[in-house]
Amino acid sequence: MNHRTALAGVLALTTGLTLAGCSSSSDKPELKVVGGFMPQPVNDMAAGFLVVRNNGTGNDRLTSVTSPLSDDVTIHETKDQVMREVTSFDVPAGGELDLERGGSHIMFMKLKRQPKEGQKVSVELHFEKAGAVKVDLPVKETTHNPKKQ
Ligand SMILES: [Cu+2]
Repeated sequence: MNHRTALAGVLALTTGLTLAGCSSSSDKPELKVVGGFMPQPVNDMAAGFLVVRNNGTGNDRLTSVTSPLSDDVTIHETKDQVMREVTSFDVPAGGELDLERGGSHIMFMKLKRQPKEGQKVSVELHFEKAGAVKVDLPVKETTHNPKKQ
């Protein structure tokens, strides 16, 4: 390989990388968390519900949740009334992720304390691209279901 060919190769590579960098930085998720709540737990387990809106141009994914309330927080989907743990939830560009009663939810096990209605539970949502987003979930009555109001 002569020098000229090698240089052309390097230039092509560099240009390609620059273009890829530009297009990925414009595909940004823009997340907003709304309507979060936790029904007052009746034992040492609790569920959390919320909606994540993505007004950006890039897809994102919720990959984990952490909270001072529990060291065992997972994300679950419900199918045929059976819940099971998943590794992530999609938050599509221009769409939303709905964690609602009877469906997908955040699961808190082995609670360190039992929060009461009127209190707040802080959680940190971890997204693949947007990083960590902190939200406070107000504790509502055990049967609270905003969709039924
Ligand atoms: Cu669950």
